[in-house]
Amino acid sequence: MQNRVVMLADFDYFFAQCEELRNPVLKDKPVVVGVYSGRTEISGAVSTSNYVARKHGVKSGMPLFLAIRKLEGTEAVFLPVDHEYYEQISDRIMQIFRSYAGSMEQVSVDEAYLDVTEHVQGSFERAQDYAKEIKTEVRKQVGISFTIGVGPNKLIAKIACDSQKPDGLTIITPDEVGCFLSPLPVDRLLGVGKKISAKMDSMGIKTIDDLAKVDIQRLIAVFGKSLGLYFHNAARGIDDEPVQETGEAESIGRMGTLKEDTRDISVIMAKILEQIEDIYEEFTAKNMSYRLVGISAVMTDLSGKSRSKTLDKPAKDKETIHKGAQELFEKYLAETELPIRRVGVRIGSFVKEEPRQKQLTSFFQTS
Ligand code: DCP
Ligand code: CA
Ligand code: CA
Repeated sequence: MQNRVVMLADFDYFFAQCEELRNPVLKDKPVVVGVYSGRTEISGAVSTSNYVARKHGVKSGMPLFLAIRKLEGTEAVFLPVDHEYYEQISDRIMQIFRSYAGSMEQVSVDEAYLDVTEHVQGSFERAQDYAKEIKTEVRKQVGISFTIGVGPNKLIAKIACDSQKPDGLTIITPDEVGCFLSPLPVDRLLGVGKKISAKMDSMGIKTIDDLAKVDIQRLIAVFGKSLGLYFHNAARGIDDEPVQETGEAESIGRMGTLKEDTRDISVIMAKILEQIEDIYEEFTAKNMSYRLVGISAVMTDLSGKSRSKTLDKPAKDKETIHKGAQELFEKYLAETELPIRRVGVRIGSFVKEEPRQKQLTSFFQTS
């Protein structure tokens, strides 16, 4: 069987790079994108930062006040997260990826696996040029840089990608897998977090090579059957998981600014009802059902939040959108003290309606 050629693309310092894209003068300055909790002007955490800020020791997850302290005396720029904008950029790049891959699996807003086996006829040498071509095309069309890892499966592509950032391109051929993995610490494997790596450490397992040498029965005894087997295979670079086509992340939504900032649910829902009218019209043309209702809110300080709920069963009516959005807003308002400036509502996870007969048989099967 021909080996697979799998890529993982991960956008560089993504939220901060998006901010540089719409305001290029930021490029030479430290840029910190933060989630502001709203209690005080500086309470909150760093979402991400550009590499200029990272040089000063700024890291994702760090409290904002600490980032401010580290960047004292610089021309640092602090910005609130704008998920809507980052998702738009992400969607455009994912769209380009689709045209380059046999199958594409989007794993997050800034990461996707591409199975390019067919496009490069199984050749890792060709994969190198192909990856460069994708990078150039995205840079030209969208203006965003990213890092690519290439390997015979998702596991290796991911670790290859992590090994050289930003704007990296790391290719690990099937022959190189063993030497590549052996010296790496075990926590580079997906699924080895703090707790498991501490456990492994206590068993004398530090590197992936150490892990590969542990008897499979011992791994199963300690970690259970499925995790034990996974570690046994992963340490050898074996991973058969296919790149699972995720399809277009389709949803229908509207967003709008309120006449004035408010926390009044009836004012918010009046705006949402207008948006639902719009959405519903677009939705009925599809002749499908939706399984997800979501809301977005942008607060007075311009920080943004999205919430969604998956319905117990698919729905087609307007009322369910209304009820779901109201419930989500009520819950959300209870969590924050800030007034809301912009609101939005969306539906998604569309499914084709099941024919009546199918519904009946599934009813009999489950009862
Ligand atoms: N993110 C966040 N909080 C974190 C980590 C990440 O909000 N603790 C967000 C901001 C990032 C995005 O997710 O831009 C993608 O996360 P990555 O871990 O891929 O980090 P970056 O893309 O920012 O940087 P890198 O260049 O290291 O991939
Ligand atoms: Ca990422
Ligand atoms: Ca990234």
